[in-house]
Amino acid sequence: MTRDDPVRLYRTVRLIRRFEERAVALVRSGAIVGGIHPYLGQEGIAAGVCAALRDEDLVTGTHRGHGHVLAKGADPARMLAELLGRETGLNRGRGGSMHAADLGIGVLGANAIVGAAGAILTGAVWARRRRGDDLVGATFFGDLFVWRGCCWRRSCWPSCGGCR
Ligand SMILES: Cc1ncc(C[n+]2csc(CCOP(=O)(O)OP(=O)(O)O)c2C)c(N)n1
Repeated sequence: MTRDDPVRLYRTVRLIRRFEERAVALVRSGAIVGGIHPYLGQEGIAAGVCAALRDEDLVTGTHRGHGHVLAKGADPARMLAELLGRETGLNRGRGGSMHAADLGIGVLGANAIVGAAGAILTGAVWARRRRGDDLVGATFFGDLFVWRGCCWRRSCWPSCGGCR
């Protein structure tokens, strides 16, 4: 860790906090249609994990995915445009809060299905490593994930040699 790293981490945490506060306000005002699942209070997790990743490394997120996408380096303005359903959004406004992705920086997407993100990440990393790419992946999950079978299956797969 260098002297600049804590400042960079703090900036990421603050960016996510400000983004989420704005997003919640936009939902309350009706500008964002439907709902969102905010990442408030968990900002440090995404900031810390993504700080250890390289651009080519892969990330999958949960239904609280905004923080994961931003921490990996997505443009906040394009992310906000995505939540607003605009053509200028990360996914042309088609993905919205729950399916925001930025493939160019390894963000395979937020995911509405509890537990799906871990399984998707395992498959994606496995496929890329089989092609010879030197990368790692990180997924995020909430407490409920550990109650789903795919949590343990995707954990066993790499340890059985699947991702080597
Ligand atoms: C397979 C599946 N079951 C149920 C749901 C409905 N659901 C959406 S969020 C959620 C709670 C998730 O809890 P947790 O993973 O602990 O995250 P938290 O929302 O508490 O941060 C549930 C049950 C779902 N999306 N997918």
